[in-house]
Amino acid sequence: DNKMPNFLTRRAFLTPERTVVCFQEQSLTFKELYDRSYQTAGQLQKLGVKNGQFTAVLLKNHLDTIVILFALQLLGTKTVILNCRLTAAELLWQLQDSQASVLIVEDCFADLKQQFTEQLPTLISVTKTMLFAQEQVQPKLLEEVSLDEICTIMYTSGTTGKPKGVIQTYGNHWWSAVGSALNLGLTDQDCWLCTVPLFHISGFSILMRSVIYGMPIVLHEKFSEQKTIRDIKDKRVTIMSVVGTMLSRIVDTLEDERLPKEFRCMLLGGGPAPLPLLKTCVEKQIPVFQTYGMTETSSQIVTLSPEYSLTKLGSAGKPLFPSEIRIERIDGATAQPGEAGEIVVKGPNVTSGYLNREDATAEKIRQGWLYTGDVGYLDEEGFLFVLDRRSDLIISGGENIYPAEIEAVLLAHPDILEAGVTAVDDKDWGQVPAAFIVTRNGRDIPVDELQQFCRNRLAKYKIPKFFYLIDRLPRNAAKKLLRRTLRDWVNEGRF
Ligand code: S0N
Ligand code: AMP
Ligand code: MG
Ligand code: MG
Ligand code: MG
Repeated sequence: DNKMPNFLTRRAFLTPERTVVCFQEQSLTFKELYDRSYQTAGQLQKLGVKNGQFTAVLLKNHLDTIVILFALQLLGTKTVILNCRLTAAELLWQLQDSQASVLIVEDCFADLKQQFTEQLPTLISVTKTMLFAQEQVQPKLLEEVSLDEICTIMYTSGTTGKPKGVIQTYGNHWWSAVGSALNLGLTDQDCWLCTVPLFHISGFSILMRSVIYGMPIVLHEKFSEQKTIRDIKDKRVTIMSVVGTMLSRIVDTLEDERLPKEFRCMLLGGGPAPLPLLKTCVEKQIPVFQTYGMTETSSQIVTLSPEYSLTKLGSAGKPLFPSEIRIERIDGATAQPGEAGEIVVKGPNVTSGYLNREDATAEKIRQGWLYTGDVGYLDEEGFLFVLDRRSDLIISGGENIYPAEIEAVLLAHPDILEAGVTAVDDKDWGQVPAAFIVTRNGRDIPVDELQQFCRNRLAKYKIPKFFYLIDRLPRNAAKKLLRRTLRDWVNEGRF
């Protein structure tokens, strides 16, 4: 029946005394994490959280967050993990789409209630969750997990339409962790630094690896390059997950300093890896493992092993042991080595689909293969090189931005007739969004007005950094917006 013991329960039984997490001045063993999660599960059950239901969480990187995430696994609820950078309106949409019956919120987001005009699920604050009652509640635990059961839901946007909830099962997380260990190796000295958000799979997957491997992690509330360098030394960190923006800040801060020899892996994912950055890391002996992965693959699916970091610089590597990759041409045939096409992937870490979205699922997953929308090629030896991404996806500091979503917001402005959004290269964020706008009667809308208009409707990182007013947008014969042309205009320095 494809079942396994509850991951945390099993880990706390196997190695109760080992440290699971260090956060600020506190640390917990697996036994302590289990005990706290057990108590919290009791409290949450009392507050109305039930097995089988969807429970949403809006939580920062804190110790309590880890406890709550595992308490929810002990109860067997499906956890909808929300991105803390989103606006109230964006969050509300995901809450309604997932039909979450409860929302557990960080106290600093408690004013969310005032912002919501529509119906919200039951709100539970973290303080209330961690307030252990005098009479302890015995929670009804999920002793065994089915690997096909939903563990988490994380939202990603698409080319068109609203964000979709990616289903991540226990089996997806299990096989992702196993595939990662078989690729990166695992020693009893390993300690993984988590400064990426737990609300992204980049961060959440570190938690799952910790419990599956029995490996300690160091958790930071938010990324700081100084604190990162300090903890790599002081807390004997051996592995860390980063996006390009973080890595370049670390490299700049290090100057001529070297990281300790024990630090063995800088796992770089979440977007393209700039070649100059990779070269600098080679010079500074920073052991970068480039990786390709996404929410739909529960983190890495392709990773470059260290022995190839020089000869295959710029490649994202080979698929992890349990996974497969194929490049498909426009005509549906499998591409030849060196020939570019769509990257399609398959494996036990790959999602079974999108929550309540049969159409989107059928469109993206065909005959067991996930069509990523990314373009790349495999070389003669099977190493993946990710080429340009679709022109409809912008990645800023590891956060995804979909032009269609921003265009829709801009179009809602009474004086905006047409809008087109594209990526502009940026030295800090990799890319940032820029908007091209056609206004009614050529009205000159001030930039602050445009920014203010976006602020209430879009997460901060999605607000265009540049607004260009133009007479007409480039469109093909079928009137389809040519975002690629907008990008060319910017790259040619026309704006
Ligand atoms: C890059 C980060 C750390 C920047 O955040 P920082 O410096 O903490 O910002 P704040 O102090 O919060 O805010 C300062 C101002 O900057 C704006 N801002 C913040 N972030 C961004 C951004 N991304 N783009 C543009 N602007 C941003 C704020 O709004 C604020 O503005 P003002 O001053 O105007 O108020 C942070 O963004 C970050 O943590 N990024 C990483 C997110 C991430 O983890 N992405 C990966 C998602 N993908 C996946 O999870 C799949 C791939 C994967 O699993 C993976 C990825 C990486 C490594 C390993 C793996 C793996 O496979 O295991
Ligand atoms: P998300 O699911 O939000 O993490 O976004 C995943 C997307 O990031 C992928 O579909 C790619 O477009 C992009 N991406 C991830 N890894 C790489 C990489 N190594 N090179 C280029 N793009 C990448
Ligand atoms: Mg900062
Ligand atoms: Mg994303
Ligand atoms: Mg309008």
